[in-house]
Formats: sequence, structure tokens, C-alpha cells
Amino acid sequence: MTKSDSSKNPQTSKAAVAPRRLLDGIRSPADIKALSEQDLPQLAQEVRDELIKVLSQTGGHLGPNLGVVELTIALHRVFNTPLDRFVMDVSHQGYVHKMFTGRLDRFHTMRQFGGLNGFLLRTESEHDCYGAGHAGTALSAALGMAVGRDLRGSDEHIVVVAGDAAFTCGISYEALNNVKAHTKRFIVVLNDNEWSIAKNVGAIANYLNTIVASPTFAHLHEKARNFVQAIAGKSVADFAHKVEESVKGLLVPSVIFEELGLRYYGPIDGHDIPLLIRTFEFLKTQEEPVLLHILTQKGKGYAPALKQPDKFHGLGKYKIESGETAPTPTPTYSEIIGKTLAKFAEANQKLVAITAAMPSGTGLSHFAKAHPTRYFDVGIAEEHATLFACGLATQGLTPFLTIYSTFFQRAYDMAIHDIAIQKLNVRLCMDRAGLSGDDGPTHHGLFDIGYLRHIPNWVHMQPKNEDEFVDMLWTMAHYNSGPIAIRYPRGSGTGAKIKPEPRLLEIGKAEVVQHGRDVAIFGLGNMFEVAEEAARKLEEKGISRRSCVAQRFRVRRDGTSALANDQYSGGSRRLAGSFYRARRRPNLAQETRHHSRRIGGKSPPAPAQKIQSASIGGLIEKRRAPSFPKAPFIFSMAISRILSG
Ligand SMILES: Cc1ncc(C[n+]2csc(CCOP(=O)(O)OP(=O)(O)O)c2C)c(N)n1
Repeated sequence: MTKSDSSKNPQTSKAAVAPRRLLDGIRSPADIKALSEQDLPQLAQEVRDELIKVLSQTGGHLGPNLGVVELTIALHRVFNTPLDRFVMDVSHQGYVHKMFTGRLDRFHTMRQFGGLNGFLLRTESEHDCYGAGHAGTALSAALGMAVGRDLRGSDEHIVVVAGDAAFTCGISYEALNNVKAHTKRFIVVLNDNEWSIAKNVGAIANYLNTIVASPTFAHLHEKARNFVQAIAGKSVADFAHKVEESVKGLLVPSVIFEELGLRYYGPIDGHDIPLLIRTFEFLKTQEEPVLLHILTQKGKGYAPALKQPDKFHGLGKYKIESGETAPTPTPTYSEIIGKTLAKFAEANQKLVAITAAMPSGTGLSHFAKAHPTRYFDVGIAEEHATLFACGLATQGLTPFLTIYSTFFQRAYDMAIHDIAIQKLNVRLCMDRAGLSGDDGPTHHGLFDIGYLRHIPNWVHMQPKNEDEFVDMLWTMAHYNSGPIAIRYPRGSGTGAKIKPEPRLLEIGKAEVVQHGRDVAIFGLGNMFEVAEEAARKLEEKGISRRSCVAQRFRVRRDGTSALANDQYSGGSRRLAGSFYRARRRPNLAQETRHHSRRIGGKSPPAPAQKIQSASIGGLIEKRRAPSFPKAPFIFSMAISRILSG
């Protein structure tokens, strides 16, 4: 049949045109309200298909979002954002909300440069009332909004969506402690899928399981479902009352949230759209703080994600059919630390390892398998993890505290008040130091040099490659003179071969890889690779008398401010200062000469090169923090200026 034949046949031409998706008609939450309730399961399926397809290309938080599809539909069906506020904890589960709030056409740009952010972002949409990325912030922030609303005398709804692991965060309880005293209208949805990134841990996780496993619940839950089906179609007031009766039937006596002053409802099936809608319609009429406990499946609707919830919590590109991801060419720093500490712990019975809910992210899952009794996952509780490590240190143990650099920000006070002042032998391992790529500004580990370097007593190091990394871990295991920290980047390093036996490094000593006269190039940790590249470029330009220094340590003992890398420190610091000032001043060349003379050098024949070569050191030494979004660019500009000459 020719093309023209086919166009004459109405049957064939109809089959050739794919039916328009309901999802494509959703430009705003009003479009969800306009659909018939019977259409909502189809919408849910289309959302899942879109998530699986797009994220296979962009990467992202697939499992959590597959789990909240029905919840997000029901929320947008019942409430009215941006007037009503949805505050999502971590906000990694906000992708479906983004699709429904005018961002579907840009959904394929998720986590890409210039595209949609992987978390909620106030500047991205008026429907994102609160941005996040770190866990445990939602309840407190939402309570502030509720109190603001009450003081203003308006009546919008504030709805928190928080996962079960958010209830392992101390701050969640600090907020709950205040809710009843400060507001009457406050809705919390506890989205319980039993998983943090790994399986959720601790007494609270066990407690939630006990509620869910109770036979009373199983019986009543079925009754509630029948009830809602039976009442479908009656007036809102009528069924609100009946839902109240029904849902109250599910009340489990002596629920901790009730003791804290929130009326507890649930647990209910978080994938049952009609039940969720009726329940929210009821809850929005309540004049008291309420907590709805819903049960969902992380990864629902996608077999590979159901099989491996941990991996599919957040991942890079994958093959849709199998869920396979590309293997990393060389072991990542996280894998290396997990395996290395496990090996060290065979000989050192005092070695213990701690993670705050990130066993796979930090590589400690390897350690956990080898030494389960000396491995501790304490939940999303970085402050507690740090204090716990302090306690272990007082017992003469060798605690390795592995935390992402960005999440250790939480424990800044402990770094001073508990670790530094008491000079405790805590070994802090900061993963994802530096840029963390597509996770965006909440996840970059940009500030640990800044926030640790001014605290007395800490040793702070960064390896130039995997081999030096193991040497540093070995050095940490043997260092008993106070706190010691290491920062290392996301992913793999240079692929350097790790020698069979690690060696102890001399604390505070840099490695001068090449001696020279005209220019000193400093590379801290993995930036040494870039320093070497810069040195090569300079050589091509005929500047061959340069030194190349692999800076390893930042040491501060007893409040001194001296740099460990003695002979180079003063010059690099001052030159670094000149570089950063120069970026804002037009008369670059003149100022460079001036600075160069001040530190005792001759006027350089090619001032720009002199400044540029110091700019790597400048990053190390920089005191004034750049503004959030610009930080990565300042950094990369400095490097690219060197490389491009
Ligand atoms: C302070 C902090 N520590 C660690 C993390 C890493 N993290 C992101 S999501 C997550 C688990 C969240 O689990 P849950 O709240 O139950 O939500 P779910 O993904 O199961 O929907 C963790 C540990 C974080 N975002 N913030």
C-alpha cells in the first residue's frame, strides 16, 4: 500500500497516530483537577513511563519518584499550589510535582547544565515554595510557614511530604516538639517505603514497621478501602465525615506522633488514588496538626528499581530494558576507602567505621560485609554520627567517620566544640569534596577547606591520586595526636596503581615533584593533575624553570596559622590574593608587578602567567567565599585560563 492509499483508509491512518497522552495536557495543577477521576490511573502510568524514559538519559532519583506518583496526583487534585504550600523533605521526590507545574516541556533537561534542578528550587517555579537537598529540613521550614500564615490571618494549607528516613534526623523531632504549641493547621505526610537510600535503620524504622505489621491494621485497612469505594459520589461533607470515622478506625493507640501533639492517621495505601484524595479532603478540614502515614513502594512500576531500591534511589544513565548502568573504568574513591578500611580492620581490632545513612555512597557497604560488628549506620544524623565517633575515640577506638563533605556542614559545631577542643582522635573522611556534578549547589563539597582550616588542632589532607589516598588512610589510622580529616572527590581518580603496602606520610610535608625558579604551581589533591598540565603548557611557551608542588596537607596546630608547605606558603598566599583581587580590577598587569615586588620577586616579564600559575594555590588559600552559583565557574575559569594560556 502506498502512502496515499493509507491516508485514504481511516482505520490505518488512525492507528498510525499515537493517541495524545493525558500528561501532555497537564500545564498546571488546574489541568489535573479537570480530569475525571477514572483517568487518574492512566495519568499515573504515563508519568511513570516518562520518569523511566527521561531519567534513563539524564540520571536522577528514579526510585523515590516512582513511589510518589499517586501521592503527587492526589495532592495536586486536592490542594492549590502556589497558594497552598508543599514542603518536600530533601525534595528529591519532587520530579512529578515539577511535571505538573509547568515544567514538563523542560523535563528532559533535568540535572543538565542550564536545565531543571534535581531538587526543588524557589527560583525555578512559584510552585516550589522551599528548596532543599539536605534531609530533615521540611518540618521546621513548614512550621515557620504555618506560623507566618497564622500571623497574617490567611488560610492556605501547608503540607509536608517527608520520607520515613527523614524521621531519623534529629531536626525533624526538634520541629515536631514545637508544632502543637505554635499552630493548629498543619498537615504532615509520612511517606513510608521502608527505605532511606539503603534500608532504613534504627528504632524509629522498627517502630513504623510494628504499626504496619499489626493485624488490626491489616483488617481495618481493607475495611477502609471498601468504605471509600462505597461512598464515592456522595457530597464532600458527607464523605469527609465518614472518612473521618473510617480513618480514625485505623488509629493505632499510643502512636508517638500523637504523644507529640499531631493527630495520627493511617497507615493507608499510598498508591490508592481515590483513598488518598478522600483522605486529603478530610484532612484539610481539620483544625489541628495531623500526620498521615502512607505506605508506598520505592521504584513502583519498574522491575529493576524494585529489585535494587538502593541503586535506583539515585543513579546515572541506565538501559531501560535491564536497568544496567555503565561500570566506572577504575575503582572510585568510595570503593577504595570501603575496601581499604576493611583490610586495615583485619589487623587493627580497634578500627570502627561510621556512616550517616550512606553505606553505598561512602563505600562502607564493603566494610559492613567484612566487619558487621564494627560498622555503624546511624541514620541521617550527621551531628549524632560525629558525637558518636567522639565517644568511640574516648574509648581508645580508631573511629573513621565517613560523610559527604556537604553533609558534614551539619556537624561544624562538633568539629570545634567536641573534636578540636578535646583534641579527640577522630578520623573524618569527606567524600564528594569539590564539585559534585549534576546534584547541584546543595551537594557540592565546596566549603570544607574553608570550614576546617581555621579550627585549631585539625590536620586536613587531600590525595593527588588513589595510591596517595591509601597512604593517607594508613597515615590516619596511625595518627593519634588529635583530629585528622581527608577530602576526596566524587568518582574515580587518575587510575593510579595502588602499591601493595601503604606508607606513612610525614604530616605537613608537601611533595615537590619538580624544582624550578620562575613559577611555582601548586596542586592540592586531585588538582595536582591540572597543575601538571598547566606546567606542560608553560613549558610549551618557553617557561621551563617552574616548580610543581603536590600539596597534601593543611595543618593547624595550637591555633597557629602557618601553612605546612613551608617554603612556598607565603608567596602563594599573597599571589593568590592578588589573583582574586585582579579579577575585579582592570589594571591587572600593573597590580601584578606591584604584588610581585612586595613579596620580593622581580617584576615578571609575563605577569599574567605568573598570576595564573599561582591561581591554583589561590584556590587553596582563598579566604573570601564566592557566591553559591558562581563558585564552580570561578574555579574552572582559573584553570581554563591557565590551560588556554
Ligand atoms: C543531611 C543529609 N544527609 C544525607 C543525605 C542523603 N540522602 C538523600 S535522600 C536520603 C534518603 C531519604 O530517604 P527518605 O526520607 O525515606 O525518602 P525516600 O527516598 O525513601 O522517598 C539520603 C540519606 C541528605 N540528602 N541529607
